[in-house]
Amino acid sequence: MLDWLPENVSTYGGRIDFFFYVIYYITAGVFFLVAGAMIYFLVKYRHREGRRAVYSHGNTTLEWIWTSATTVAMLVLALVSKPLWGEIKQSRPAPDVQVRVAGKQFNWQIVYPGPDAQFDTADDYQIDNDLHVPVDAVVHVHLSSLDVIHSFFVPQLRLKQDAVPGHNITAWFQATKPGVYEIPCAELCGFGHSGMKGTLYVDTKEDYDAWVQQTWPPAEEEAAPADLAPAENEQ
Ligand SMILES: [Cu+2]
Repeated sequence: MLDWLPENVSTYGGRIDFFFYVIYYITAGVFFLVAGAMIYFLVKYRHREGRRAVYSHGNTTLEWIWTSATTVAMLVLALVSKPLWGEIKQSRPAPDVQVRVAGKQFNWQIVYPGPDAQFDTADDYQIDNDLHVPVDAVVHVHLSSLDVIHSFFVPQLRLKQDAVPGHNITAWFQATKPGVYEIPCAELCGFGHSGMKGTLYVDTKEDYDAWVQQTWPPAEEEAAPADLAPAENEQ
């Protein structure tokens, strides 16, 4: 019944899907219960000659049951999912790769720290919409926005995080399978929103190293500080 979920290629995606299944089946069960009761009552209490409406104050026992069952279900879901939420949103494993991603109408501006692994140095490499990462690496994505609120979304990673002007928010993921995945913007951000889309390339270690060799500026003896750096080429 859940074949329409995109493939999961994230280390924590399986546990997110587990909670998705649990909530999905609870709501599906409640839906059929409520819809079934409605249809049953429609038939049972349909118009009959001579039958008059009866006033009912309700059923206190039933109200207690569905109120407390809902409360317990909410509390259990909140408590049981808390560790996973904390692992994804509050703490994060040490990074193997770091990248800055800024939303701007209507592209993802991506900055790699370059060979010196430091941001704001002359060897930073900037490009729109092309995000390359090695498979199995812990990637920290430092998210920001240059204009309005955007949302960085990679369905196959089960990762969605708003990019908010004035905030630097670090999201992380660890992709388990090489491939090419879309990065749609998931927050309505203006007239070009529907076309705002980047591409995530999860490369094998060899492919990633080859891409770095080809694309990044060569390593320098000593990286120049940012204020002495030549103007970056906008790509
Ligand atoms: Cu956007």
